[in-house]
Amino acid sequence: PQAIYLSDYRPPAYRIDKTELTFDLDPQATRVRARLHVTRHPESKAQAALTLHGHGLTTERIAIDGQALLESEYRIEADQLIIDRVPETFVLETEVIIDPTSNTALEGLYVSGPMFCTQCEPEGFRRITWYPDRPDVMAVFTTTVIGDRQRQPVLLSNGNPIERGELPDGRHFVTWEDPHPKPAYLFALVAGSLECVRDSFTTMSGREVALEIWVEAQNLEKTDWAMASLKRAMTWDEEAYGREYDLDLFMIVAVDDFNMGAMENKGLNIFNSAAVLANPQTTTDATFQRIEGIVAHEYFHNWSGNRVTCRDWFQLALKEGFTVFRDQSFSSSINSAPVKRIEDVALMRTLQFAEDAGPTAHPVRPDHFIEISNFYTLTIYEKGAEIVRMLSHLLGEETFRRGSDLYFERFDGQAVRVEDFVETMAEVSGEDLTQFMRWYAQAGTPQLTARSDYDAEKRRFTLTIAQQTPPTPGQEDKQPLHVPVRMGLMAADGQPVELIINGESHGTDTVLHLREAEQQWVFENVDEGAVPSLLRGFSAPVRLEYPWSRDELSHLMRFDEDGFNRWDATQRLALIAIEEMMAAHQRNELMALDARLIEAFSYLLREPTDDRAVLAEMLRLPSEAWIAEQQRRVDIDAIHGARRAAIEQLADNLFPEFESVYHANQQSEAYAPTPEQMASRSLKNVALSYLVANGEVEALNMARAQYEADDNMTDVRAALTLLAHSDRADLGDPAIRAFGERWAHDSLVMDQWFATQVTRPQADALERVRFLMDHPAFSIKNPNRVRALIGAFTQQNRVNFHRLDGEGYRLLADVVIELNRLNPEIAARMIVPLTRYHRLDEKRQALMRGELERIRAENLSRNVFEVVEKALA
Ligand code: HT7
Ligand code: ZN
Repeated sequence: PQAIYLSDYRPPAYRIDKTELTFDLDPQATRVRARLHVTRHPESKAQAALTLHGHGLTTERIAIDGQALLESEYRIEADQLIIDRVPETFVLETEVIIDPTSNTALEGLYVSGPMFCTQCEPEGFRRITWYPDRPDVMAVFTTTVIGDRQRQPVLLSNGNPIERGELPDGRHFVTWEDPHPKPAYLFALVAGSLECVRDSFTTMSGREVALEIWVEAQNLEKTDWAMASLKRAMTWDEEAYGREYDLDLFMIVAVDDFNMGAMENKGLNIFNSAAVLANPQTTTDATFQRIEGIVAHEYFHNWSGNRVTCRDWFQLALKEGFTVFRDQSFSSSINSAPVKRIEDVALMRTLQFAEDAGPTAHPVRPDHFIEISNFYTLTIYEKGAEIVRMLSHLLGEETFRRGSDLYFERFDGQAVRVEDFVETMAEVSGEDLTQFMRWYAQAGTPQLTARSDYDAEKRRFTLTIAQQTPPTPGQEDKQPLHVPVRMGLMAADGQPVELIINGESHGTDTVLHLREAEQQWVFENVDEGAVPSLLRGFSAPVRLEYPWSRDELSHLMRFDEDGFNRWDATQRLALIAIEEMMAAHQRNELMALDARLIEAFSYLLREPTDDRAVLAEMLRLPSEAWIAEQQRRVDIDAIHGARRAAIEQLADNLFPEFESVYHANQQSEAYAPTPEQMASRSLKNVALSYLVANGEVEALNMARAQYEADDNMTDVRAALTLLAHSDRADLGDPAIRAFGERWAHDSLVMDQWFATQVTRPQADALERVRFLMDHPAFSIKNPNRVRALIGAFTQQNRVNFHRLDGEGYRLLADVVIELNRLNPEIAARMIVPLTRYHRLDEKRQALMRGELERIRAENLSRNVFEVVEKALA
C-alpha cells in the first residue's frame, strides 16, 4: 500500500453541482443509479480527465448525456474510474450493484439486524457508487429510496422528504432532497422497520424544527435522554455560538452495528445504539453523560464540519478538534465543570500521551497516511480540542467568539484548511499565531521542566521553565512551541500570593507565555515558603515536571485556588507513594504506604466539601495506565501490586471514614441523572470500593445488598464489579449468573456483563475471555461486542493481558487476524495494545513482536498493514 501526502493535494478538476441517486434496495444486490451534473472547473485544462472513486462495485452502465460509453472510452484502475475525454458540462449516469449483506466492514451501505444503513465518512461513499469521494467536492443531493413495503416501511435520507408513493410488487419509495451542498461523506440512508419518537424545537429566529429519533420498537423506552440532550445542545449552540439549525427536520437513528460512536450526516445523524439509548435500569451515570456529550457533538458538527467542512482529510482536526472543544464546553456547562475537566485531562494524559509516545504518533495535522480511517485518533480529537482550548484562552472568550462568528460566516459552504481557522482567529485578535501553528505540525508531547529559586533577602521567587518535545517517528527535531502556562503561588499560610512581575501586578492567577526553549520569570515581594501551582486547569497539553516535595503537594491539595490542581496534587502525591511501593515490590520487600498519603485522604474524608463530585475524583488513585505513563521501564506486576496494596492500606486505615461517606451519600429519591445525584453515587461507590478492598465480610455484604436493591444500573454495576472482582466466588459467581440471565435480551447490558467479567484481576480472566467468545450473545462481527469483551480485556486488564506466558498477546493476535478479514477498521483499533511494547521488559517485548510478526505474515488490509509496519519499524 502507498502513502498519500498532504503536499500532493490538487484541487478537483470537476465540480458536481447536483447529485441524483436512486437506491433499489435488496439485501444481496442493491442497485444504485447515479446522475451526476458535472462541470469542469474554469482553472482546469480542457483535456483534464474525470476521475471517480469506487470500491467493490459491479458496474452495469456508464453514460454521458444519455449516451452509453464504450469499454474503450473509460478505464477502471485501482479503485478509480477514469474517463479521459469529457465535455465541459455534462450529466454522467452510472448504474452499479452492491451487496450490503456481505459488507462486514460496515463502511458504505450495509445491513445491521433488520435494517439497511450507511457509514460514508471518511471514504465509504465509494463503496456505494462511482463518485469523486473527497470532501472538497460538494453537491446538492436528491435521493430516491425504493424498498419493500413490509420489510422496509421506513425509508430515510438527508434533508426533507419531497415525494413518496407505491410501486408494483409490494415496493414503495420516498424521495429526499437536501438543499445544502455537501461532500459525499455526509450522505446517509436508513431503511427498515423502525419506530419513531417525535418532538420539536423552536429556533432563535422562531422556526419550528421537527425532531425524530428512530429506533427498533423494543428500544422506544430508551430515547427520552437523547431527545432531552438534543434540545439542550440546540439551545446551547444558539446561546454560546449563535448557531441555528438550518433544516425543518433533524433525525437520529440508532443502529446496532457501528464502527464508532455516531456520525453527523446532514439532517440524519446515525448513532451506535450504545451512544444513544439509555434508561436508569440499563445505563450507568457515566454512559448517560457520554450520550449527552455525543448527541451534542454530532449536532454541533452541523456547523463545525457540515456547513464549514474540511478541504482534505489531513484537515480532520479542523472539524473534530473544534467540535470536541465545543462538546466539552457544553458538557461542563451542564455537569460539574471541574470533574469534566479532570476526566478529559485523565484521558489526554494516559491514552493520548501514550499514543504520542508510541509508534503511531502523528501530528494533529498529519502530513501523510496510508489509511485515513486509522487517523480518527485521540491525537486528532482530544489534542485537537486542547489546541482550540488554548486558542480560546489566548484570545479570551469574547474575541474567540468573534473569531468563530467570522469563521462560520466567511467559510460557510466551503471546504477549508486549519490555516483558515487559525488565521481568522489571528485576524480578529491581532495576535501573531505563527509559532502557535506548530502545535498542528509537531507530534509528541512537549516536556516542561520547571524549577524555582528563592532569594530570601530580596523576597524574590524565580521560576524557570524549559521545554523540549521528544523525537517521534519521522520527526527528529522539534521547535519550541508557544505554551500558555496558567499559574499561581500559594503562600505558606494557604493564601494566594499577589503575582508581581517587573513591578506590575497580575492578581493571584496569571498565564505565562513560554515561547523559548527556556524562560525565567521573577516574582517580587514573595514571602518564604510559597508553593507554585503550575499548569492550572491543564492549560496546555504537556507533561510537567517540578520537584514538589510531599509537603508542598499536600499544601496544594488543601489550599490551591484551582480545583483541577488540587486534584492533580493529590494524584502526584499518590504517585510518589505508589512508586515507593513499586520499588519495594521489586525488592521483594513489604510494601508500606506512606503515612502522609493516609493523612491526606483522612483530611479529604473528614473535611466538609461542597463539591462531592470532585472529592470522589480525588479519592481515586491514579490508574495503572497513568502510573505506567510515568515510568521509563514499565513493570506491569509492580504497578498492579503496589496500587492494589495502596488501596488496601487506605481501606484498613480509614474504614470508618469510608463507611460514613458511604452511608451519608445514600439516596432516598427516585433515580435521576442529575449532577447532584451523580456526585453522591460517585462518592458512595468510591467509598464502597475501599470498604470491599479491606476484605471484611461486612463490606462484601454491603455490596451484595446494593446489588440486590436493584435501584439503578450505576449502583448495580458498581456492586456487581466489586463482587465479581473479589476472591469470593460464592458471592461473585451467583451475581454474575443472575445478571446474565436477567439481561440476556438486552445486548447493551450484556456488553457491560462481558466487560465486568474480563476485567477481573484474578488469573482466570483470560480463560473467561476465551469462554465468553463462544457465548451466544457474543459476535465477532459486532464492534460493540468486540470492544466489550476483547477491548476491555486488552485495555483495562493490564496484568492479565500482559501475562508472562504470552497468552494475552496470542489471544489478541488471533482476534486481529480474524477481524482483518471482516472489519479492518476495527482490527486496526484493536491491535493497538500489542504495539505498545517499547518500555516493557525484554521477555514481553519479544512475545509481543512475535505476535506482530505473525499478523504481518497474513494478507493484510491497508488499515492493519499501516499499524503493524509502524509498530515493527
Ligand atoms: N465524524 C464521525 C467519524 C466517524 C467515523 C470515522 C471512521 C469510521 C467510522 C466512523 N463513524 C463515524 C464521528 C464524529 O467524530 O462525530
Ligand atoms: Zn466528530
